Amino acid sequence: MTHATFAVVGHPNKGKSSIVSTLARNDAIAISPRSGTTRSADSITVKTTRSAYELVDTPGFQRPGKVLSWLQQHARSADQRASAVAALIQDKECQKRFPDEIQLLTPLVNGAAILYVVDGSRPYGAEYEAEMEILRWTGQPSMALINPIESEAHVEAWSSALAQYFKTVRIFNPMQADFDKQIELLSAFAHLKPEWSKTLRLVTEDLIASRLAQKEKSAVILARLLEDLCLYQTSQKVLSQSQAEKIQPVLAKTYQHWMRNRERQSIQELFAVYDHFHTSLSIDDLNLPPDLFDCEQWYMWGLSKQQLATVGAITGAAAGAAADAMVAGQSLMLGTIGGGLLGFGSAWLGANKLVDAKIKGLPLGGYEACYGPIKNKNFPYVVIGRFIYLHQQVSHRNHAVREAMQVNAVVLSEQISSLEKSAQKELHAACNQLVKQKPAENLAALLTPLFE
Ligand SMILES: Nc1nc2c(ncn2[C@@H]2O[C@H](COP(=O)(O)OP(=O)(O)OP(=O)(O)O)[C@@H](O)[C@H]2O)c(=O)[nH]1
Ligand SMILES: [Mg+2]
Repeated sequence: MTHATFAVVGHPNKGKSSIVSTLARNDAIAISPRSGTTRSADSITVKTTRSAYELVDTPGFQRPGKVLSWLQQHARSADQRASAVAALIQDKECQKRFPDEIQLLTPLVNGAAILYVVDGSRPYGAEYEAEMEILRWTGQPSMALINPIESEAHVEAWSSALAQYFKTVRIFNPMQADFDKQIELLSAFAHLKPEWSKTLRLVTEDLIASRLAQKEKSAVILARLLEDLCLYQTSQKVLSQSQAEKIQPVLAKTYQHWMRNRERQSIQELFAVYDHFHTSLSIDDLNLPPDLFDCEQWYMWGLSKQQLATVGAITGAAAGAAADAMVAGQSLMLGTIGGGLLGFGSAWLGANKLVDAKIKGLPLGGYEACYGPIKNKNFPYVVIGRFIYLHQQVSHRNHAVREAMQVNAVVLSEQISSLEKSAQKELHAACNQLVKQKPAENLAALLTPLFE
């Protein structure tokens, strides 16, 4: 085997596929509570910028005792054991009797290293010894991984048993292991076979670099989203003023629809950056409770009233006015978008409003009804707050996790106050520019530190 290859083997239903899924960052691999989900040895290539390695997902042992007896009858001494395993996978009768063992042993006979997976929440039992013995007979480099599926109750007993068969024994939880733990495990793989250590070192270096790149890409996605949402407006030309007034609520709907879709699109892009492509992460399952236009949630997603006032002072606007605008904006928004739509021409339009809405007379006759852009000072922060929180969830979500993602509120203000004072000021200035529909320079770069 030219590639560094690792076959993930063990008892059925112990998280083998989960480990492959998390390490390969692949959410398409079949994982289920049903024993015997993986039916054949499936090789997955993990490609990085400069390197690659293979993980082979395999079915679990079904008849290890019988297989070991067969092997014992076909090898008289230790030097014949690896050949006995090779003979087993060639044997027509064995292929019929032990299809799962044939699948899982084939990559090992072809040179793959062994990752033996056990469940640390279940007691150790002598019945595993046949499996470990068979694996030892292959003569391949090996490591045992204890997956504490429900608890760590039996980790100690397992460690002491496994240490007799495997030089390296590690605890690895595919659902919870964070990026650093995954990198640590990969680094340990590098010690299994000296010929593979360079390949694997490159893999880990590349993964660390791409982790940084993912944050930068996310900041770019957010910067584009912010610009688009802050600048968006929609309009329609009509003949009379009364037509313009009638069409205003329709424009308001178009406006919200576009804004929500634009946010969803950016979330989809974010998922793709982190290699989450499959159903469990579809946006409809996302359960993103506070709607973008649910203003009651805005102080939670964006800044608090007090902070907005402070920001007003920082960016030069009158402090009191900023806070007032927010309060007015919030109640008005609820009256219009949250509840039934008020007709155009209502008194609130002249006051501090959330979204700009006007009717213009056109020079050559006729009228134009316009809806947007957003006027609320908290709006950019709300967009940032939501996106940063989603990012936190998506970037830490292991690919073996299949439950729908739950998203709750985040405290953006804390994140912002952890930035350097000058970075905070620049970010506030940029948000202030955006709500004035003016370009904010270096927006992605200003946002990047929020993704740490
Ligand atoms: N809570 C929790 N569940 C886990 C963990 N690892 C695996 N599981 C669950 O255990 C079940 C089996 O996981 P799989 O990865 O499909 O196991 P497998 O060893 O590939 O199973 P087979 O292909 O059937 O041999 C799934 O329902 C997983 O969600 C873990 O670390 N924590
Ligand atoms: Mg499986």
